[in-house]
Amino acid sequence: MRIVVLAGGIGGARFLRGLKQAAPDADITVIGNTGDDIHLFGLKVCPDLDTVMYTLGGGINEEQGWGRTEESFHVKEELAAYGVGPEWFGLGDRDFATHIVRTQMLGAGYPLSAVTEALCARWQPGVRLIPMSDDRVETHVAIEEDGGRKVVHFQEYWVKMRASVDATAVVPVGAEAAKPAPGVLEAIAAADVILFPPSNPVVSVGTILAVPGIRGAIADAGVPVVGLSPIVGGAPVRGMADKVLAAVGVESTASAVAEHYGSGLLDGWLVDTADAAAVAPVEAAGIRCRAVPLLMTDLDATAAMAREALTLAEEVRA
Ligand code: FO1
Repeated sequence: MRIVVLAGGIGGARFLRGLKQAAPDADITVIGNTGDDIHLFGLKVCPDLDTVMYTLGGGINEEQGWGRTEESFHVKEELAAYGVGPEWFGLGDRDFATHIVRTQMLGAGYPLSAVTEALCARWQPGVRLIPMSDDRVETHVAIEEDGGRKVVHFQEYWVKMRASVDATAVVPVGAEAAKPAPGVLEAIAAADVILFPPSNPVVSVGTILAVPGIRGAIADAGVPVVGLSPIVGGAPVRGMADKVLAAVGVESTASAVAEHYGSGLLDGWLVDTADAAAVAPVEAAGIRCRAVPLLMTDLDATAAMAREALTLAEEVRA
């Protein structure tokens, strides 16, 4: 079975670990969000690609969900001693090596997709990880500050500001001119099932869908498209997704997120058992819906979620 998954960072990566356990023989292609990418200290950092790669490759800091295990921060401390920041973004020494290799390869002319493949040769994530695009796309967030409008990089909003102020707009800068990376449309066209993990619907899955051609290819693939709600009981399971959902006028409920994707894209939607009341409105919107446990408390619970998604895919296919 060929499965295509649109993934952001922590939520997507953890779901993929469960999917690999649930479907060990599946051929999994992950289309990774690169809207979170940021240039720091002259280096290109791809947080979501790295989170997937490290999580599936066994190098992730399990408590944080991002960055490397057994990490140290000597380079960051030395930079700070020179007064060079930003101090709010935690790049560790081991992680730095990844960004140095990536930046060096990009500088030599390799596209990000080829660089990602080269990095994955070390980590052996057991999936094919492709960035959504080789072109630069950068998510910016508009906020109101001191009575005026200010636009900040997504990482500044998320990590430095902890989404503490309301976002008025979320813009994937460059997306409209970006092309899907080589292999993206081919993987979608060859898929037997397409999954949206419980990743952020705006800044993760939404950014991938903003690359011209990807949304249409998924809608036209003619195979089941099934998503898992990142909202449980009216709140994001992790992160501050409610802030960016509000910016695009979507309520933080499991049913509102399903309707935001819409029946033109989604065939099936899983909500948590706490949101069983969402099943009827989602089905009324033309999307098959089931309520199952959706908390990725451990690998077995996550694998069970992935199995439910694949079962729902078979149901909608029938
Ligand atoms: N998240 C944080 O909350 N604080 C950090 O200092 C931080 C550093 C960081 C470095 C590398 C990396 O790959 C990810 C990092 N993240 C950090 C996670 C990241 O900012 C976001 O959670 C994702 O971009 C959202 O998917």
